[in-house]
Amino acid sequence: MPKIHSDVAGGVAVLRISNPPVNALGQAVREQLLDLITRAQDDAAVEAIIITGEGKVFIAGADISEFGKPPLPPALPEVLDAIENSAKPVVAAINGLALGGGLEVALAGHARVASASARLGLPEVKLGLIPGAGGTQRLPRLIAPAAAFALMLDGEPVEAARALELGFVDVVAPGDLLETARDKALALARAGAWRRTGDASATLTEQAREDFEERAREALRRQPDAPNVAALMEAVRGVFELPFAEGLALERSRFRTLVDDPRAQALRYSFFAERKAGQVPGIGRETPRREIARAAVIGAGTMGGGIAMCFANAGIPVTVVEVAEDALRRGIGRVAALYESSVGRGSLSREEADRRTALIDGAVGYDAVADADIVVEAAFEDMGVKQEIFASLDRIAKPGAILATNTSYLDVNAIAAATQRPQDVIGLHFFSPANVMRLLEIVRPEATAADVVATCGDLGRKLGKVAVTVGVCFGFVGNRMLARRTAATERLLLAGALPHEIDDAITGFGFRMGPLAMGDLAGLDIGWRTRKAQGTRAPVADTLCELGRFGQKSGRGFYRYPENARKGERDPEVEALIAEIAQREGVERRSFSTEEIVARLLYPMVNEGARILAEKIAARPGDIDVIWVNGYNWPAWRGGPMYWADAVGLGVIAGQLTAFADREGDETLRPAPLLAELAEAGLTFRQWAEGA
Ligand code: 3H9
Repeated sequence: MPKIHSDVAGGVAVLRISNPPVNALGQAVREQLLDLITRAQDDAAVEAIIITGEGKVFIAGADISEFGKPPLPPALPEVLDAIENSAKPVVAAINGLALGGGLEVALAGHARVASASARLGLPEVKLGLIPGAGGTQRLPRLIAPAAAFALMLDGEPVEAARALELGFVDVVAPGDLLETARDKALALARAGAWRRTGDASATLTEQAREDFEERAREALRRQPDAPNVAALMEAVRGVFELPFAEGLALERSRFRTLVDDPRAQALRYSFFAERKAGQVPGIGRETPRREIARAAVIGAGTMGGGIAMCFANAGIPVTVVEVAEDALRRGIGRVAALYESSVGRGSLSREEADRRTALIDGAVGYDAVADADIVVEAAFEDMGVKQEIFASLDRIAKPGAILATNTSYLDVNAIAAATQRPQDVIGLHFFSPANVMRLLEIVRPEATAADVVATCGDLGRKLGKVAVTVGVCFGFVGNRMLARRTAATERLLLAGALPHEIDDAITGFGFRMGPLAMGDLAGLDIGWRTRKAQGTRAPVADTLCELGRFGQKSGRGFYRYPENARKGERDPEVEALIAEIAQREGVERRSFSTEEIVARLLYPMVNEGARILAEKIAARPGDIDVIWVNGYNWPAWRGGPMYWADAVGLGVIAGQLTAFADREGDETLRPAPLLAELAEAGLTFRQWAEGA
C-alpha cells in the first residue's frame, strides 16, 4: 500500500505522506521515503525534492506503537541521513502539525517552508524520551542552543510564526504552501548551494554554551530525578563537544535506553489509554450529536466559575446563574480576577482575556437558562437542593437541552428522576480548579440518551478535557477509590504512622502531595460535614475538627501553619492527640516502613478498582488509570493504579489485602472477587481487559 504519493513536475519531486490518521512514521512510511529519496537521486527529471503531508498534519512523529518492539528497518535516522546527504536539495513543506520525528524529518531537510497554521514541536519528553532522530543535534545548530533545549524540555509545539522568529523555519508561506516550497527548492537547486544542518555551527558560540548551561542547571534543579531531562542535557551539550556524527550516536544511545525504561513504558501506556477512554460502549461516529452553541452554569462558586471559564475558553458563550445578586457579583469578579492574573503572568494576551470575559455573563434566577443548549449545575452538594434545581430546570430549559450535574458523589439517577426528561440528564464531574484540571468524569445514568453521552464526549474534548465515561455509583470512579485511601490513612494514623511519615511515603511514591497535607489544604471540615450527614466517623479527623483545626485556613490541621509558612510543620500536639485516640479506641501502635505505608494506602484503592471493573462502572482498567493520572495527581510515570498493580503483581496485592483484612477484622479490605480470581489465575487487569 503506497503511504507516500510521489509526483514529479517542473523539476520538483513532491513526496506527499499519506498515512492517516496522523501520518506517523511507521515502518512502511520510512521504507518508502528512503526508497523515493534514493530514486530521486538518479532521476534526471528531478532537480529538487519536497516532502509534505496529506491532510491537516505534516507528520505527528514516530509510530509510538512500534516502540518497545523489535526494530523494523530502516531506522528513522538512516532515512534522515539520506535526506540530509541528498545530492538534490530537500525542502519540507510543513502543512500542519510537525511533531517529534516529523519535525526531525524537516530539520534534516535543507530548508523548511511552513503554512501559517502549522505548529512545530518536539514532544518526546512527554513520553519520557528525548528526540531520537537528530532533533537534539540539529535544532541547536539552527537556533540558539538554549532556546532549542527549552523547546525540547517543554515539549509544547510553537506556531509557525514563532518558529520563523526562532530560526528553524525559513519561510512562512504567504499563499500557496507548495508553490512557495517549490520556488524555494528550485532556487536552492539552481544556486547549486544549500546547507546541511549537520554542518552548521554559527549558533555554537561560547556565550551560547553559557546560556545553555544556565538553562540546564535550572532544569536539573527542577527535575533532578527525571532520566530524560539528564539525557536531554547530555545530548545537547554534545553539540558543543562532539562532531555531528558522534553527537547523533550519543543521542541515539540515550534514546534507546529511555525507550526501555519502565517510566517511559508507563507514559506510552497512558498515551494510548487516554485515547481509548474516548471510546464509549454503545457510542460511535454514527451516534447523532446535539448542537451546543450556548451554555449556562448554575452556581457562581469556585466550581461554577471554573466551569464557566472552560466554556468561555472554548469560545462557547455562557451564562452564570445565581439566586442572589451579591453571590453572582462575587463569582463573576473572581473569574475576572483569574483572567487578569493570567494576563499579568503573560500566559494570556489582553485581547484574548477580554474576548473570553465577554463570553461570560451573569443572571439572577433560573429563567436565564431558557435558551441554553446545556446547563451545568454546580450548586451545593445536597440531594434535596439538586432535585429542586433540576425540577426548576425541567420547567424552564428548552426541549432537548442537556441538563448536567457536577455532583461528585450523589446518585445521578435520583437527580434525573426529579425531571420529566431523564433522557437529557447526565453527570459532568469537573475537578477543581475546573479551568485547570484536565479530567472530566462523564457520569452516565441508565436513562440517558446516547446522543447526550456522545455530545458530552465531544464537548469534553472541545473544552480541552480528558473525558472518561463512567457509571453511576457513590463517588463514581475517582472519589469512590479515594475514599478507600482516606479510610486507610485514618487506620494507619491510629496504628502508629505519623502524619508526615504518611505524606512523605506518598510524595516519595510520586504524588505531588500527601493525603494529610492535601486534607489541610482543601479544609478538613468538608469531609467532617459529609461524615456527619452520613452518620460515619473518622476518629482522628473528627477530633481535629471538633478542636477547630480545619487545616490551612485555620492555621492548624494535621500540621500547624505559622504565619507565612509555605509548608505545614509537624505538630507534637496532634501526634499526642492521635496516640490518645488510639488508646481510647484500643488500637495497638507500632512504626511503619515507607513500603508498608504505600501498600496500606494504595492496595485498598486497587481493590476498589477491581470492584468498579466487575460492576462495569468503568469500561476498562485504562479508564481508571486515566482518571487517577489526570484528576488525582497519580504520578504519570507510574501509569495509574491498575497499571501499577499489574506491575506489582496481583498475587502480591491480594495476599497483602488478605493479611490486612484478617488483622483489622475489616471485610472491605478482603480481595474483591475479581482481584482474587485474577491473582489465583496469575493474570493482570490488562490481560483480563484484553479477554485473556
Ligand atoms: C518520536 O517521534 C520519537 C522520535 O524522536 C525518534 C524516533 C526514532 N504514533 O490523539 P488523537 C493515533 S515520539 C502512533 O486522538 P488528535 C492515536 O493513538 C512521537 N499512533 O488525535 C489515535 O489512534 P486511535 C512524538 C498515533 O487529533 C489517532 O492517532 N509525537 C500517534 O486529538 C488519533 O490521535 C508525539 O508524541 C503516534 N505518534 O491529536 C505526538 N499519534 O484513533 C503524539 C497519534 O486508534 N500524538 N496516534 O485511537 C499527539 O499528540 C496527538 O495524537 C495529535 C493528534 C496532536 C497528533
